[in-house]
Amino acid sequence: MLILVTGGAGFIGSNFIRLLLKETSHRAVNLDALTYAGNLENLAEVESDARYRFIKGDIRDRALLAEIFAQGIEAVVNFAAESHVDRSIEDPAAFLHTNVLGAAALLDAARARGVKLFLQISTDEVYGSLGPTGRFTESTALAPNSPYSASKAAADLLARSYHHTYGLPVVITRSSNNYGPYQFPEKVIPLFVTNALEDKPLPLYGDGLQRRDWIHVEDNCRGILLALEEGRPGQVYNIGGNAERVNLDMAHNILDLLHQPHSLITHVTDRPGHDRRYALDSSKIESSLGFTRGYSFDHGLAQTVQWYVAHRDWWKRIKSGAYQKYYEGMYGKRLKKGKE
Ligand code: NAD
Ligand code: TDX
Repeated sequence: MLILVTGGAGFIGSNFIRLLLKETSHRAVNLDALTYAGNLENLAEVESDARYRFIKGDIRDRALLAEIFAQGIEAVVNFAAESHVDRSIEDPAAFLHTNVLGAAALLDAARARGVKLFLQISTDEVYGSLGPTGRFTESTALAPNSPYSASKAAADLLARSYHHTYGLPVVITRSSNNYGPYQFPEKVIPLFVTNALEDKPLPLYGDGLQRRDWIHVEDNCRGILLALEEGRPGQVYNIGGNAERVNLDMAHNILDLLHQPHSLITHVTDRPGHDRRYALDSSKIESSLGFTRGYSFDHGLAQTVQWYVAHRDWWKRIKSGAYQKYYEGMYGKRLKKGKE
């Protein structure tokens, strides 16, 4: 198939394109606006592949979408999004523009053209926050708590409605927290790893006892590929890691792997509206599509830490320039308060 992958220059999208080209015969057109999070270096090893093409552009640009779909697009995988919760708390509007209006433009273009499948990449955050027990299933009611997760829930429900109303063959995946190579160092694991490598404090929000369910990006990408090739239109599939970790323990794991002292952990002001716990029940994709994982959290984290050790140039380039201003804005006050 000729697949339109949007947001393919970001973390999960670039891992997905590499997997797609390596392990299938599909062709990929990558449409990405190259925001601060998009980085063509992530795709250096496939840029000369004849089955791959990059187009710089915005998923909200309906004229551009019509041109691209007319080239014979058969399926869409929509990764393009503003993806960082803290940024959504500072500036919700950007999230509504890309995550909701962008998804709407893509759905309209896919409908006008007629595609075999529209795969919307959603997230476990649409379910809200869990108490100490239980897991989210695909039928758990949506209760998003941040502007980011509300915008993702809006896109998820809009995609659902295009299936119900127009018969567009839509599949939705909701994955848990991803980690692995090429993740932008605003997200907690690469932020903590790269700060530890620079002997800088690890800013842990609040009491640090929140829990996340971690999935290695390669495992999520394999789940997405399964959903693309074998998922049933109209269905939602959770893709979790079965690896719940308390943030504080995860910070200890990273410091231990790098032989750095736990004293680098600095408790800072909590994220407003911070979700306490996420955990996904993935039994549907496991039993209906045969999904399995290749990584345990311990193995995946060790591999990821090694990747950041071996790719200093990649993250050093990102952490210079505009990132410094972001970091000062997001953490300057938090770190000062943490010390009081
Ligand atoms: P990312 O921020 O690393 O990448 C997003 C990409 O989208 C970037 O390349 C960016 O340039 C591009 N983009 C942004 N706005 C665009 C626009 N208007 N038009 C075209 N391209 C645009 O994000 P990620 O972590 O790779 O996440 C990818 C998707 O997976 C997102 O939809 C996110 O909500 C979802 N998701 C992420 C996680 C996670 O843990 N990272 C978990 C569950 C779901
Ligand atoms: O500096 C930090 N300190 C800290 O304690 C940061 C950046 C985060 N945290 C905590 C907040 C969360 O409990 O770590 C946990 C993970 O934070 P993020 O990496 O920001 O991820 P999260 O908010 O859980 O959202 C992620 O998973 C779901 C992705 O960013 C989303 O795109 C995805 O949908």
